This record gives sequence, C-alpha cells and structure tokens, in this order.
Amino acid sequence: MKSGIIGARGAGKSTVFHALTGLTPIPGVADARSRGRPGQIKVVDPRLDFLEQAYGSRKKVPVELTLLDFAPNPKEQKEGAALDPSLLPLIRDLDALLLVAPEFTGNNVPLVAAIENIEGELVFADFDQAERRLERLKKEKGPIDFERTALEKCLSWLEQGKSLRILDMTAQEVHALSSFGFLSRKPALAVINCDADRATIEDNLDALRGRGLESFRLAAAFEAELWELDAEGRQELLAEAGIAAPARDRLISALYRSLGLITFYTAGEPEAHAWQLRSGASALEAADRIHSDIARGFIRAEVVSYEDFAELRSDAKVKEAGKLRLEGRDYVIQDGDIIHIRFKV
Ligand SMILES: Nc1nc2c(ncn2[C@@H]2O[C@H](COP(=O)(O)OP(=O)(O)OP(=O)(O)O)[C@@H](O)[C@H]2O)c(=O)[nH]1
Ligand SMILES: [Mg+2]
Repeated sequence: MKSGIIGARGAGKSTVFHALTGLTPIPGVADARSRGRPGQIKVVDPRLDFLEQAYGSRKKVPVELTLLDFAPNPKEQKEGAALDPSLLPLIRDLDALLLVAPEFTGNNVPLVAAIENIEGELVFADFDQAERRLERLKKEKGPIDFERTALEKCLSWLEQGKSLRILDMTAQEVHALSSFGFLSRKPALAVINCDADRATIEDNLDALRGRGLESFRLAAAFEAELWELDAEGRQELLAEAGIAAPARDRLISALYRSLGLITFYTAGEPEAHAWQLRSGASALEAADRIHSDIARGFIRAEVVSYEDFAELRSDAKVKEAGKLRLEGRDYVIQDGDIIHIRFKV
C-alpha cells in the first residue's frame, strides 16, 4: 500500500516523512525523474510476534506500508500554493494521501483552511479530468452509457467544491469510474504537524470529518530527531512528552481505519506472515493476495481466529478444541484470522 505526502511548500512534508520512516529527506531540488522518494514502514504487530514464537517460525514478514515524499519543484509550486500541480500525475496511482497542515512555531496557518486548500486542488484536478473525458464522450456521440451518467453526477458534485470521497456512488458507478484514479476520492488523512507540546491535543474537526477526513496530529521535527536515539531512548523521550506511541504506529492505525483494512495471517515453521486485506474481502481474495496460483486452485480455507489460537497455542490443540473451521471461497475474512488455504494446481 502506497501513500503520498502532499501539501504547501515548507509545511514540513519531508520532516513528516523523516519522523515516520527514519529516512532523511532528499536534499535540494530533484529532477523530474527522481521526484518521489519511497520509504518503507514495517507494521509493528504484537499478534505476529506471538505467532512467530508459537510456531517457532524461522522468518517473520510484517505488513509494509510505503510512504512517498516528493522533492520540491519551486518552478511549478508558487509560494503559498497548496499543492504542486506537477505532482498530480504522480499521485494518481497511490492508495492514500497524507495532507500536511503546518502548525508549528514559525509556520502556523489556520488548520482547516490549509487542508481545505489542498482538497480544493484535488477537487479542481478531478473536475478538469472528468470534464475533458465527458467532452470526448459527447463528441463520439455514442449512446449515453453508464460512464457518461456517472461522470455527470461527479461533475455536478465537484462543481460545488465537494470531494468525491463523500459522494454516494453505486458499485456500478464506482466500477465505471475506477480507471480514473480520482484524487479527491482517495482515502486521505489530515496530518497536523505541530510542536511537541501540542502533539496530544484532541482535535474535534467536524469540518474535516464532513469531508471524510480523519485528522492525525504529530510533532514531526521532534519525532524526526528521536531517530538519533536507540529504541529505549526514543520511548523515554516520547513518554516524557506525554506521547503514548510513536507517530509511525499511530499513523498505521489511522490509515487502516480510513482505508477499511484488516490483517490476516499465515503461519508455520518456515514463516509467520501478516497480510493486509480490504475489510469485507473473501477467502478467495485472501488466497489471491498470497498467490494467484493459490486462488486459482482454491479448495477450501482452514481458519482459526487469533483469539482462539492465542488461548490454545498450537494447531493440535486448536483442532482438538474444535476451533479450526473449514470455510469456502465466499467466507468473509475477519481481522486476525489465521488461515491455511488448501489448493490444487
Ligand atoms: N519547529 C518545527 N519546525 C519544523 C517542523 N516541521 C518542519 N519544520 C521546519 O520547516 C522547514 C520546512 O520543513 P520541510 O520538512 O523541509 O518542509 P517541506 O514541506 O518538505 O518543504 P518543501 O519540500 O520544500 O515543500 C524546515 O526548516 C523544518 O526544519 C516542526 O514540526 N517543528
Ligand atoms: Mg520536502
């Protein structure tokens, strides 16, 4: 899963990237080819640690998220502009966006306005794209099909300055528009980059929630500096600042919530593996996540919930207690399920 960090010049995007990944930002201004810098975040997962131990696995594979920071391009992004327009094609295929609003000493702008300005740019870009496509369809004079009516619905929504994230669409409409990668429909988090003494403030930003945005507060410069220390030192300074968990861990939960994701596991002696999945996905989709061959040859899934396994601690005991379920391809995977797929190729 890939998320991109966007926002105004100097909002602290690279500092947020540094705080979350431990990687220092790209120095200077990048050329067109190397604008996006990816950083990996391994998801800290106590359930996976437990499985690794219980199975004596030789390898542990956590879920990884990718964050992208973009080198600035002052020629394209004017001082004060909410977004660099030349980034638009680079963020179209991302799964989620982090919209950064600065709220630290030296750069403290009205929060909701900062986020709404970024959203405004996304809405504008979508409007432009939808309009151009609609015009082409009209010129082709084909029948008024599903795509066309769906586009018209989007346009009249975007026209009001609203993001597509909060537009009710039928599954058919979503399908008809899926190839567009509309930016204002992407799950997004409002990231408030603040001073350390304001990191634990509880925001109640109804204006943002109304736009389908959750907010997420972090003291980026403070947490970026913590990477100089060992794990213990980091924990100590975080605790002193009253911050319960590192921004990285809190971000992961926030992203999981706003993207509607769950984690399932496969575990055995070779490896304990955590997999990310869309909430509501079937056993067949889980199989496909592991390997397309496994999905193709799917016979059935053997499933135990994490809670049951944690209590019984071995496959044999799970079976004995009758807690191992045999499920078919349509079974809806639950968060924490440990599954073993039987398949034939
Ligand atoms: N005090 C404080 N300073 C910050 C914080 N975040 C960023 N800064 C400072 O703000 C300036 C800009 O930060 P960057 O992280 O480079 O901002 P950016 O959004 O990546 O900037 P561009 O890539 O040039 O658009 C730097 O001088 C940072 O040190 C913060 O949380 N607290
Ligand atoms: Mg930067």
